[in-house]
Amino acid sequence: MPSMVGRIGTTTIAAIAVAAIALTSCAKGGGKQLPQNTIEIPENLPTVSFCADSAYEYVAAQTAFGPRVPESEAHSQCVEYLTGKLRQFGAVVEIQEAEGTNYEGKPLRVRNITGSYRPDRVKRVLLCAHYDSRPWADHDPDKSKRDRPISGANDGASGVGVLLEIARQLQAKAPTIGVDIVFFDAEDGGTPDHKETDNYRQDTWCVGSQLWSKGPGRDAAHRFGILLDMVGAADATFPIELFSKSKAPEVVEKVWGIAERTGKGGLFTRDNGSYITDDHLYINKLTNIPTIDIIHYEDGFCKTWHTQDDVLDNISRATLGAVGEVVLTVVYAER
Ligand code: AHN
Ligand code: ZN
Repeated sequence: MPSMVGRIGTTTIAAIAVAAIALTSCAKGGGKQLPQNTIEIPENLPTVSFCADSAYEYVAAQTAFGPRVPESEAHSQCVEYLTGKLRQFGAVVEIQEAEGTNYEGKPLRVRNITGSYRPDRVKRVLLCAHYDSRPWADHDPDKSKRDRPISGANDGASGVGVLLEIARQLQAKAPTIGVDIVFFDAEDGGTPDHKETDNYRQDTWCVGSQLWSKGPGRDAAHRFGILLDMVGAADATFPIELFSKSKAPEVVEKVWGIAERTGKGGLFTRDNGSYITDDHLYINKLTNIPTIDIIHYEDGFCKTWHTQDDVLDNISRATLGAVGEVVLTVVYAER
């Protein structure tokens, strides 16, 4: 194909070695060296026009429904809103309806929402965030506030807001590859910490993404996945989440490399974060899609995490904008 030759001819490829893999394998492997894993970031990165104000408006619209707790009226209204926005932005929309269980083992109606761009493309990437809100504020310092659900402006709505603005951008300028934006349900109903329960079960978190990962045809479709979680606080930092580092090191290298190249290295630090049970863990466990988590972490989650202070007032347009710019650049850089 002449156009392909032309493109390669005008683009210099900078190969970045994921040296850490080779080093750790050397240390234990009796001198046996694995082939170096390389990723490619184009020398000339595309410039993008992600609009932070729009992303903020999409966060505000979600929080205006009230807490989006599964099986609540606000949650259903939010499903209508998200499917409507994705259609408005030209995506092919699909809802996966499934039955999960809550932390008490009771049945739970789950709806995962997908908006697809260029559904014909074989080469695809997955972008995702959860849209449900935690039914309790179990980490609120004020015990009297713990039984009420949270607004979840940061925990949930922020990642969705960024992805809705990415959807709007993808309609304005089509990516070379296919893109699937997935809004997961029922991420945040994991066993509450403020109640007496017999047993803590890790798999009570991320119910929507577990069901999505077990759905049909998940394996061949995507090169990689990026999960956004709590990407809206003013003082956010995104160290490297450790399941991402072990399961998807090339994707970490690509995203943190592009963040540095676009002047976001202060936000996307190269520090080690923590191992976090989040939707990407189940995607990595149950599918072949190497998926990373961009999640605010600083010796623990952010200060408003699972408290009544996780509200729109604590959302920063600047942080939404920085994350959106990095992820959108990653998407347009894929060919
Ligand atoms: C756990 O607390 C086990 N995981 C945190 C994942 C999460 C909750 N992200 C947002 N809310
Ligand atoms: Zn949460």
